[in-house]
Amino acid sequence: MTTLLIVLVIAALAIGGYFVLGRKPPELQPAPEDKESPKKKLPPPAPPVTAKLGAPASTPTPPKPGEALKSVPPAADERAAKKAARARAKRDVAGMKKGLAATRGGFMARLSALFTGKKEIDPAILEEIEEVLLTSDVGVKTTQTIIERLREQLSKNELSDSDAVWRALRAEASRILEVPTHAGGGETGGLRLEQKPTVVLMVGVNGVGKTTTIGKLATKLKSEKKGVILAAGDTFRAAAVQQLEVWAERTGSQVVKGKEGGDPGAVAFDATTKAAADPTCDVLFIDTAGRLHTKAPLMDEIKKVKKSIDKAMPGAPHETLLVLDATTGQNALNQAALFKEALDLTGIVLTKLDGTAKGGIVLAIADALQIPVRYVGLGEKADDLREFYADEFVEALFSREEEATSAISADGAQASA
Ligand SMILES: Nc1nc2c(ncn2[C@@H]2O[C@H](COP(=O)(O)OP(=O)(O)OP(=O)(O)O)[C@@H](O)[C@H]2O)c(=O)[nH]1
Ligand SMILES: [Mg+2]
Repeated sequence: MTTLLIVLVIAALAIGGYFVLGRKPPELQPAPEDKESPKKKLPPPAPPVTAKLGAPASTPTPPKPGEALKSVPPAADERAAKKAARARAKRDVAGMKKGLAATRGGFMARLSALFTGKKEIDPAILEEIEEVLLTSDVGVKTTQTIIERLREQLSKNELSDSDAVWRALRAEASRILEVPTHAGGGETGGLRLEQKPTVVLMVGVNGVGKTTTIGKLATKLKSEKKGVILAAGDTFRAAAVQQLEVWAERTGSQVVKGKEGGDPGAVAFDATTKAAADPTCDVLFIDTAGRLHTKAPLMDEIKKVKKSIDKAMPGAPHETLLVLDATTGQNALNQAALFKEALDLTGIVLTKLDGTAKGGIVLAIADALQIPVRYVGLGEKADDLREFYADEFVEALFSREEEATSAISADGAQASA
């Protein structure tokens, strides 16, 4: 019995010793779920978005129940899309800048030189700006509007330094060039292809670039696999028909032509009827002979051409584009006024901007006529026609080299963010 008691005491001591010495206290034991803890799998918390933009980092307050999270980092694909859009925009501006090299080196360089080395703004600078605008084809009325608006801002002490004046000029250019494409608004650039087929009538004085512009547009549309028909509405010169045929051959488009010296209205009617009956046709371009805006019989003739098109397809033409040569300056403005009176113009194609150091005519046209510029021609090659977007154009015109560099680095920082 005594032996049994001794054995039991030893056993009790041994078990107690195990618990006291062999086992760690509960607070030192790893929690069984710790190894698989979801907390450990999460990466360290991302810094607040504002920190990347230079704002002081702060501890985000947790949202109250029912309150949406304030800053959700954009998804990777959204960031990639934004980066691609930025790259596209930059490429376009670079191309536009190249095409506008003459105007940037002339009109804009003269304007920029007025501010060089000036910190304080003297009201006399307005006269100097006025002179540059007037001699760069901006036109009297538009120049006056711009100068008046600058004077007003100056009197309110809103233009404290040369950078502020430059920004104000740039804002004025944007305001003037934002002419909506159609009632109810819409972007300015490109053709509106809302109808199938869309009928486009091209008008303008001699040699402005009507036929070449049709060729350039056909090239672009064909590359987008669109069906294109070209109508040779200039029946007066055999060479004009041949020129259109060359573009048709190059682009793989069909041509509709009439008899030499025949009625251009009849050609327009036939071409529209053919296009309307052809399910493969997306766009019909109707070329016309160059005509002097001051010759009433010629302007009557183009009105008849338009009526013939409408007879063949009610509502057509859907686009009536006036082609103007930028190198003719204020004369282009006079042409536009008379063509606008005769026809319901839907847009302007301003060609040969590569060939002028002035370039202010684009502001005069948009301001005085309230007709949107839809394309600009920056050279003779097929891809030298560019859709016109006011913001891109203004950026290409006004960006100074140092600004362009800083914009790129700022973008680059954002893009990698
Ligand atoms: N530099 C430059 N030349 C251009 C541009 N657009 C057209 N041209 C040139 O301008 C000239 C006249 O172009 P056309 O297309 O024949 O002009 P058009 O209005 O059809 O002429 P008509 O049919 O005679 O009234 C050609 O030599 C074209 O290459 C442009 O944007 N820049
Ligand atoms: Mg022609």
